[in-house]
Parts: sequence; C-alpha cells; structure tokens
Amino acid sequence: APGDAPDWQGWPPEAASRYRDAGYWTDELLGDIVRRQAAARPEATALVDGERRWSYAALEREIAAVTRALHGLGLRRGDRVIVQLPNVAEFVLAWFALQRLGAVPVHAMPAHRRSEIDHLARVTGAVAYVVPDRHARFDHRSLAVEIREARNAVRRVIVVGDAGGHPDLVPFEALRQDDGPPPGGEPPDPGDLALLLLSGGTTGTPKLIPRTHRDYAYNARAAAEICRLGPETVYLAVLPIAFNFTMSCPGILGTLRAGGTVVLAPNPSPATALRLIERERVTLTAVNPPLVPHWLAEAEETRPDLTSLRVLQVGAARLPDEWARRIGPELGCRLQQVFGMAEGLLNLTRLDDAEEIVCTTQGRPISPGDEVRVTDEDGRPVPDGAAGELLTRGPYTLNGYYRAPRHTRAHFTEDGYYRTGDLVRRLPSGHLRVVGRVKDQINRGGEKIDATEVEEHLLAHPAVASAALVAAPDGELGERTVAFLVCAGPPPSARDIAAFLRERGVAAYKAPDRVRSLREMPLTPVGKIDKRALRALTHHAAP
Ligand code: J2J
Repeated sequence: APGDAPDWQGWPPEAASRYRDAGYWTDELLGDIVRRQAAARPEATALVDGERRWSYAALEREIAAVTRALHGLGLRRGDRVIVQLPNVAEFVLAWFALQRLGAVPVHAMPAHRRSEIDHLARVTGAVAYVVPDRHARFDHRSLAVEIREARNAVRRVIVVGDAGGHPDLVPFEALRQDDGPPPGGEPPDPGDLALLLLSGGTTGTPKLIPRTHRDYAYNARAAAEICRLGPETVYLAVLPIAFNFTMSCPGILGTLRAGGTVVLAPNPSPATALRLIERERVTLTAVNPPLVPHWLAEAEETRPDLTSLRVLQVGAARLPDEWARRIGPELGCRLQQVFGMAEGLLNLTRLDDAEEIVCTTQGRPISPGDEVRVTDEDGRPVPDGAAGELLTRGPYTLNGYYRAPRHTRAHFTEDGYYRTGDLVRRLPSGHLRVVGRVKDQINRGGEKIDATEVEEHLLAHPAVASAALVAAPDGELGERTVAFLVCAGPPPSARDIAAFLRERGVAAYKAPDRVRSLREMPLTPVGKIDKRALRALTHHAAP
C-alpha cells in the first residue's frame, strides 16, 4: 500500500452498529457455510460437475483436506490468492478452503491474460495463483510460470488438471487427498476482508473491490430470502463462477447456505444449459441478456423438459423489454431481473411483482438498509421518474476500493455514497429502470470494458496518434466496441489491433469489434475528445 494508507476503508462505526442492530450483519463466516449443512443434511447433494457429484458430507471432507493442504503450502490468514478457474468443482473446494484459512481469493476471470493478472498480482501482493491446465485453447500454466517469474511474491502456482510434471507447479489433485493434521492458526474475524472482486473499471486499470465475511454473507442471505431458496433449490451456474452474480446473488453461496444443490455448467451454450436443467431438475439459474434469444430459440427447437425451472434471473446488462416479455410464456418460468454490481448494491424484481414491473424494470434494492439517491450533474436529487445518476451506500456496498485512495476519492461522495455511473429512473415503488450511463465504460453483453484501459493500449501502437473507444448499439450484445483512431500512416485493421493487444497480454474480449480511422478527433469546447460525437458516428457506420 502506498504510504501508511490502510488497504481499504470499512464502514463508519455508526453505520456498522446500525447494521448489526438491524440483524443484517451477523458473525457468520463464509467458510462455515458448507460445514453447517454437512451437519444438518450430510447425504443431500451439494455439488454436481459433469459426472462428478458431492454430498454435503463429501464436500465437507474435501474442503477440510484442501484447507489442510493449503495451510501446509504456507497459506495464512490475510494472504491474497489469485483464483482463475472456469466453472469447475475445484473452484468451490479452493474457495471455501481459502475462507477457512482467512486467506483472500482474488476473483480473476478465465479470459484474463498477462496484462490483467500481472496487475492483480502487483496490487494485491498475491502469494499464490490457482489456474486450470488449459482452458478455451489457452495454456494457463505457461502464463502462471511467467507471472511467477515476474512477481516474486507469487510463491505457489496450483494447477487444476495436468501440472505436466512441471516442478514449480502444485497439482490441485494432491491437495484433495491431504490427510495431515488440522491446521492451527487464528480463525478469521467476520469483519475481515474475505474476497477481492474485480470492478469493470473506468480508470485505466481494473480496480479491486474489498468484500468482508459479514457483508458478503448478508448479500447471499438477503438474495436467497427474496428468491425463497431452500433445500429443494437446484441452482445452475451458467455465467462464470467467479462473477459476483453467480457467486452470491443468490448463486452458489445462497444455494449452499440454504442446503440446496449447485450444478456447474461447463460452458454457457444454451444446449448444454437446457440439457442440464432437464437432467438435474434445475429450479433456478441466471444468464445475461445476449443468451436470452438463444435460450428461447433452443427451447423452441429441442423442446427440453423445463418444468422444474421456477425462476430465470437475467442481469449484468440491460434486458430489452420485448425479450423480457417472451420469457414467461416461452420457457414456462418466472423472469427475475437483476441489476447488480460487484461493488455491492443488488436490485431484484420480486417473485410477486406485477408482470409489467418484472418486464420493464431492473428491480429494487434487496435490503431495507440500502440507501439510494438519484442525482443530476450537480449532485442534486431529481424527482422520481426523472433520469439521474444512481448513488448508493449500505450494509454490503463498499466504502472504497482496495489500495486505491485516489480512485476512492473520485468514486465516493463526502458522505460515503458510491457513485455507480449508472443513469436510472426511479419509480415511486423504488423499482429502477436503467436508462444509460455516465461512466466511460462499454457493456458488451454483460462484459464490462474500461474505455481508458483499452485506449492506453491502443496508444502504444506505433501507428496510432490518438485513440478513443466508444460503444455502438448492437442488436445481439446490446453494445459493441468501436475504436476511432487517428494515425500517422496507413491505419491498422481490427485484426491488426486484436493481434497487437493479444501480444500485450490483454484479454481478447477487450479487442475492438470495429476500427475506424479519422483524420482528426472531434473535440469538446474544453479540448477533450468528444465521445458523444463519436457515438453519433457509429449509428451510421457501415459494419
Ligand atoms: C443494466 N445494466 C446493468 C442490468 C448490471 C448481479 C448482476 C450483475 C452484476 C454485474 C453483478 C444491469 N441492466 N440489469 O455484480 O451481482 C451494469 C451496470 C452496473 C454494472 C456492474 C451482480 N446489471 N448492469 O454486472 O460489477 O452498469 O456486476 O453498474 O460486472 O453492470 O457490473 P459488474
């Protein structure tokens, strides 16, 4: 951390005691979730990954083994560990084992590459890195070795799958069989940092979001209550497992807390997901909007038995009202719109909300402790129904980013509200409609792209003199990225740029969908690049 600044800012004492008194915050530790259910219903199915199945008792045994093994590898309370895994059971085992040690998983996405992971390693001082062997035609082991060489703090690399006999890599399989003595050491405190989530970011590099045992357990519990989860719940994890939505809204944590069953989808394809719903009698699952028309088409074509499915959650980007209206009639389940953010605030439509509300709003806050303000450009509250920026604070919303005091000052008000950068209209009922954005971010079908971050990479290209990344409306993804470039010589193509970014170790989804060259950038009166003018150009751009 720079200077003597604390790593992150917690809640003011007055708010903390209010949240405790109201019962939002308890002393529940995330690491105890499976232990409790293993005592209550040892034989019930907790986790399904392909042909592999774990009862709560079996899951408990394996988490205990992995906890001992990680302790044996030297991991201790407070240590940060980058976890970059696809939807595999080992994520669940590693995650709960880290929680029991009081170590802090850093949630990387499978698509992240050297640029993102190196940044995470540097900022967090991570001591270990958990990777798959290969995933989506990428060898994560070689990236891990590179990171380990560049970052001395990363002492251990743990590989799920084939460690290839590489002496520096620890096979995860060996951790599952550990039968050493139970680890001693201090248990974590409920107020401790429990995990670090990645923000979509708007400031050049991904910011890290500190979440504590207390606030994250409350997030999962409150969402689970609204979704009425119980032991009969079967949750299908379709979106990436490390995503806040999949983890705790109510997701994996909410389901396991309720004693239900978590089923992992190995890929997001509609055929895979719909087959799993039929086979495992799934009751709840969650997708982003671009998947919706594909699910509808697949269901129509293959007619799978979806009678078990009660609720389909859709979130992470704006769901068009017309798609929303088709879900109930065509899939035979209820739609629940989800407007969440890794920073905290979670909005859900309720199971008993009127159809019109469910199809046209993105829900309302899950907690009576959530405070919401909708303000104009000068920070003054706007009346209900008018568009304004959404500001929020509450029992599970962060008070500042991790080791980033400058970003924290930019994104929080004096009185501790987080500026979401989202433009919303609030109905008198408290429901929110997301109508736009004031942050410099592109939401590519739920995947957030920080324009500044990509622009900095583009400017490193020798032919590029000036660069701006903007969103263009897109029928499939909602938005796609267009890079406007001013070049000295012949402009690079979209393929050239994609190859250039890959070379720099940038995740592939950040490569611009289209590249257009301009003679000069349109500027605002104060001399900044006029992104509004550029966005207008995308509307009549040839594909
Ligand atoms: C419009 N924009 C939305 C929605 C998120 C649950 C669900 C999603 C996320 C998530 C999450 C939206 N309509 N329904 O963490 O727990 C945009 C907003 C928001 C940003 C947050 C969860 N749902 N968004 O998407 O941290 O712009 O979290 O501020 O990735 O996604 O992105 P992220």
